[in-house]
Amino acid sequence: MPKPIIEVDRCKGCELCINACPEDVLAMSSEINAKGYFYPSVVHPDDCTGCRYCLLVCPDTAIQIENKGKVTTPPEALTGKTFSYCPGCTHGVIHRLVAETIDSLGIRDRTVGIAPVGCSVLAYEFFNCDMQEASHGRAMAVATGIKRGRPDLMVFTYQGDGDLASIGMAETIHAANRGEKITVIFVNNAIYGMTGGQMAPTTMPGQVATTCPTGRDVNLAGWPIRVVELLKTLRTPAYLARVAVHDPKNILNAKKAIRKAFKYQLDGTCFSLVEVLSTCPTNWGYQPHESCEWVEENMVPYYPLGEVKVPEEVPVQVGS
Ligand SMILES: Cc1ncc(C[n+]2csc(CCOP(=O)(O)OP(=O)(O)O)c2C)c(N)n1
Repeated sequence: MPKPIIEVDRCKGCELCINACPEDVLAMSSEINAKGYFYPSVVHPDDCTGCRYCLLVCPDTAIQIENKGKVTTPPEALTGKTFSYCPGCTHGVIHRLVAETIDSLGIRDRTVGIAPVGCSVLAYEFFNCDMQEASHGRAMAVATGIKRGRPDLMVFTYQGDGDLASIGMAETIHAANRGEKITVIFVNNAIYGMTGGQMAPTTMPGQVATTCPTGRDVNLAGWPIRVVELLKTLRTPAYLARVAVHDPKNILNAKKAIRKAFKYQLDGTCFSLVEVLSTCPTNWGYQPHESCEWVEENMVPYYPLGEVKVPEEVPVQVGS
């Protein structure tokens, strides 16, 4: 029988696994772990079907699945250090998807990630490949230099919406327009997370942020920018997609898109970008599961999911 194995001391008590389990296998324990968080325990092991939803949604890689004597393992492209993100923040899910992609393509020894300023500023601690810091908004310029100097390397950037669509917007448009052969993972959590929740170019109409305490007024701040649609107007970018990570089905789709974006770079196709709708429970002021619902109810209708542009010459098979 399959069953989840909880690595208790990695858990931050976000409860997303409990919400995701269709069989109520997990429940919150009344104990706290070494970090002071309540954590889930397996209360109905016989009901586990091995669907892995708990593993998929866990933002802290704190869950593995045991099945027929085998236990899943975290990706080798993650160092195993505990993420520094807030409880329930889906940066951790996106990290895992990127790391699984690197593992599955067998490119860890020639991959360079660029993490600029934002909550993921410490990503070099978490990705087990070469990592380079960039100043705020400049990840694609740094990626351009690395990729042009070493075209044999797989170069990806990992950028927030403040970074990519605000201070770095010019870098973004020009790197895409030049058709740099890099892969961009664009984490859109509709807010500046690291600096305490200021309005981003992607903040939703009416959404409260510290710099718009009565909600974003589109008459003053304009409408949120749809980055992949904007980039689609350029001739050069090869692959543009938007995905989300607020539930297991979307996480699986996100993994396919991220893999394709890396694969296109591997195949020599130019510029690929995946926008990932993500959560920021702390700055949004919601519980982690409420944040996931908020993505579905508020972000997805405005930021439609799917592939916005695919290379014409390359056969497109999601997940191949
Ligand atoms: C040149 C410069 N301007 C401003 C800042 C302050 N700053 C640090 S992170 C950040 C925004 C980060 O938001 P985002 O890119 O959306 O990433 P998140 O933290 O939400 O993951 C800002 C404005 C900075 N570090 N450098």
